[in-house]
Amino acid sequence: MATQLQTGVEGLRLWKGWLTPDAQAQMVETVRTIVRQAPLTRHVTPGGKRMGVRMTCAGALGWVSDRTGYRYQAHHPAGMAWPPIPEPIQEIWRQASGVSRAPDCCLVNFYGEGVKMGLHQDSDEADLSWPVLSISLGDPALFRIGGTERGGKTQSLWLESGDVLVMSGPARLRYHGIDRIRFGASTLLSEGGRVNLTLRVAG
Ligand code: MD3
Ligand code: FE
Repeated sequence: MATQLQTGVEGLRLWKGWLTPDAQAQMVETVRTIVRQAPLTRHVTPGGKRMGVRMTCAGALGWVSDRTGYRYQAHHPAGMAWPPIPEPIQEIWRQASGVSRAPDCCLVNFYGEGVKMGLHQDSDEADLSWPVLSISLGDPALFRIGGTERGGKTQSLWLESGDVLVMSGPARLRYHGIDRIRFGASTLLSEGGRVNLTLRVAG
C-alpha cells in the first residue's frame, strides 16, 4: 500500500501513488463507463459563466449548477439517472475514508488544456461532517488550500496521477482549488488532461 504523507494541513491526508500505473489505466476505463452513460457537461454558474471544468457524476445524487444555483439532484441535466458508483471506486473509499457509511456521489471533473478551478468551499452537502475523498488521474495539478475564510494564507501541493487525498474534520470546510494543470505531462489519457474523482456523502 502507498505511504501516507503529512501534508502540514490538519485533516488532509495524502497517499502518493495509491493506484499503480496499471490500476490507473483500469480506473480510466471505469470512468469511461460513467461518461458513456452520463456525458461530461460544462455547467453554468448562478452568475451566468460557463465553468471550464467538464463534469458528470455517478451515484444516487449528482452535483449540478445552473442559473438557479448549485445543488445535488437524482438525475443528469439531460434527464437520465446517474449511473451507479463503480465497485473499484467504492473500494478506495472503504479503504481510505475512515468511515463506514458509503458515498452517494462520485463527482467526475475533467480538466482540459488551460482549465483551472477557482478557490471555493464545498458546502452543498447535507452533512459537512463526512469526509471527501479525491482520486487524481492524468496530468499533474497544482492544488491550493487556504483557511475557512476567503483571503487567508494558502498552501499548494501537486496532485499526480494515482494520488488519493482525503479531507476530513478541520480540512473539510477550507477553501481550495486547482491553479493549473501541466497539460500533456501524463500519457494516461489519450486526449491529455486530468480527471479528478471526488467521493462524497451528499444527501
Ligand atoms: C479540500 N475538486 O470537485 S479535489 C471539487 O481536483 C474540487 O478537481 C478539485 O474541489 C479537483 O469540489 C480538488 C480535492 C478536494 C476536494 C474537496 C475538498 C479538496 C478539498 C473539500 C474540502 C477541502
Ligand atoms: Fe471542491
